[in-house]
Amino acid sequence: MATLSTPTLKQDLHPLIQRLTDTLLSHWEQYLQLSPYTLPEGVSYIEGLLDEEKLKIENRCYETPQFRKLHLELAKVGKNLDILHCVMFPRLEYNLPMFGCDLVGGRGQISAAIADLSPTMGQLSPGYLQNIPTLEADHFSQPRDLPEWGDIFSQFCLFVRPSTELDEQRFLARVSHFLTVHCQQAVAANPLSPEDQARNLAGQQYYCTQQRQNDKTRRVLEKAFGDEWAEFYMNSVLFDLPEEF
Ligand code: BLA
Repeated sequence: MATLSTPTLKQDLHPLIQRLTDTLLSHWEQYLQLSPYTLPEGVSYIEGLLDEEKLKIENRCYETPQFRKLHLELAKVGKNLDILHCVMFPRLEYNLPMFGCDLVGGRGQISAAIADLSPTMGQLSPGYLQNIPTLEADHFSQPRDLPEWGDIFSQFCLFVRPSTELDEQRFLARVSHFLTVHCQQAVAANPLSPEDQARNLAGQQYYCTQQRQNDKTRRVLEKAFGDEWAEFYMNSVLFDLPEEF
C-alpha cells in the first residue's frame, strides 16, 4: 500500500495527538500488510452537536493477516476536547494482546494519556515480557489511577497526565516501543489450537465488556448523538466483539 494519507482532523488536534497519530500509522505501515476494513455505514466521518459545540469524529480502519481490525479514531469537540482512540484487535488464531490507547485533552493540556498491551489469555507471552522493560515508578511526573473496570490492563499499562515536554517524549517513546514489539510479535506468531482460540475469544469479549463501562466516553457520545446511537457506537465501532468461529 502506498504511504498512508494524513487524517483530515489531525492538524486541528493537540500536538501530542498529532505525533501519536504519525507514530501509529508509521508502525502499521512499516510492519504490517494493510488492507481496507469496512466500518458500519456512515461512521467514517461524523459530525454532531455537544453543548452547542460541534463534535467531529474521523475513523480509520485496516485489517491485516494478524489483526482483525486496526482502528484509529480522531475526534474534536468544539475548542475544548481533543481525542485520539486506538485499538488493535488481533485475530483469535493468535495469542496476541490488545493494544489500546486513548489520549484525551483540551485547552493545550492532555488530561489522560493511556496505553497498554492487554493480555486476553491470562498473561502476556514471554516475547512481550522479555522485550518490554519495567519503568521506574517516578518515570512520569503525574501518574493516574485506573478506574474500577481497568482490571483488563497489564503490568505495563501507562496512565498519566503528561505535564512536561519530557513526559510527552517519554510517553511517545514508550508507545512507540510497545508498537514495535507488538508488530514484531504479531508477524512471528503461530496459530493457536481451537481450544485456545475459544479462550482467546472469551478474553477479548471480557476486554470489550469492560471498556464499554467507560462512562466518560459514553457521556461524550450520548450528549452529542443520543443514548441509542452512543450504545450502537460503543458496541459496534469502538468495542465490537469478534464473530464466533
Ligand atoms: C478517559 N475518555 C476518557 C475521558 C474522556 C474520554 C472524556 C476522561 C478524561 C480524563 O479523565 O481526563 C472520551 N475517549 C473518549 C471518547 C472516545 C474515546 C469520546 O476514545 C471516543 C470517541 N479508552 C479507550 C481505550 C482505552 C481507554 C482504547 O477508548 C485504553 C486502552 C481508556 N479513557 C480510558 C481510561 C480513562 C479514559 C482508563 C479514564 C477513565 C476514568 O478515570 O474513569
